[in-house]
Amino acid sequence: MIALFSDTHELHAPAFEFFRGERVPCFETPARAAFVKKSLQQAGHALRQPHVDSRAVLAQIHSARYLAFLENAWSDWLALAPGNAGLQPFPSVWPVRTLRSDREPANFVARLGLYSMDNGSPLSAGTWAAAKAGADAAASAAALLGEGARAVFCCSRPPGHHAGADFMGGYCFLNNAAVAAQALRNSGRARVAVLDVDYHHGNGTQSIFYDRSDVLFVSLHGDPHTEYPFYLGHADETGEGAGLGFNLNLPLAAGSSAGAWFDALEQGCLRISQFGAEALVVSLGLDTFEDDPISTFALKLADFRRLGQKLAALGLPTVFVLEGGYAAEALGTNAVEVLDGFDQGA
Ligand code: Q9C
Ligand code: ZN
Repeated sequence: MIALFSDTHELHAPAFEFFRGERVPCFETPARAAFVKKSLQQAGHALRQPHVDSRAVLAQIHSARYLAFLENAWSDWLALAPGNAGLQPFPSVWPVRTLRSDREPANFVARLGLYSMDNGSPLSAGTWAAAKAGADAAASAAALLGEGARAVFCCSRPPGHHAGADFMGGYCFLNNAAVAAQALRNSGRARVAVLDVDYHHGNGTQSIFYDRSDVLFVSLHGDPHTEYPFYLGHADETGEGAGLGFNLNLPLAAGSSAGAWFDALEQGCLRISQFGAEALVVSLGLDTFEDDPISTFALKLADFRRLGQKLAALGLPTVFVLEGGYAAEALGTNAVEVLDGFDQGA
């Protein structure tokens, strides 16, 4: 399978995040992509650079003011106070209910709150460049499907599925899966399905396509009653307006077995087949792994091969986009199992 990889991901390298109120080393690290790259090479997958500029598609997915904020965030942070180069910006105030989000404050940290859903997504100097390279990979993958590729894997970070039209969160800045889906729509595929198998609900992707019937969103994830992102991902979220019936959430209780997970996958795949998708985007989070440090599902190495085989059985041109997965060393072998399972089943 073709894998898209750019070294630019390394430029997003925050030093720490907040976890249970404490400063801890980041879970979402450059080492993650390095391990995946190494496993891809060992397994003989061809690595290529992204070759398509995603800017036009990004403008269809994200708001202009959010994109401008993100692109200028680091220089605005540096301009805020001397010494900021060695510090990481975090939001401290958010426009929750009754507060206004239509007016953009001048203060950088206030704008950071406006454009963030959590305090768990540190920015660093190269965040925009790294995130943009990931979006470019997503747009490039769609272009490669147009040239006849059966499947393409985007080995990119930071991840994207928590990022909405105008906000970042959950280590995500630009929604790569949404970029891939929109680029596939732009190239003439009438119906595109996004299947999100990350442990966490893909709230950003859901919200971006919630009122649309041309992009079906299906997600398997830890029940938001107890799991991040908490405020979206329930089974009763089925879409709105023209999009009613084109959103399927399959939340599973924390600690669910691999058997329960594959039962939900079967349901999700049935819905995708019934939808008549002409292409598939997989938000490939591997934090469903039994040893993931921040998640509670129990998938083992062999389950990832089975996942790849199940996805191949849908018989669709497929873009895989890397999302979460924080057992960094195992991430590489787990990802390659999915891709090899897919190639074997295809
Ligand atoms: N800093 C993805 O898997 N909560 N994101 C972790 C708080 C956020 C995970 C602890 C988890 C986000 C793409
Ligand atoms: Zn996740």
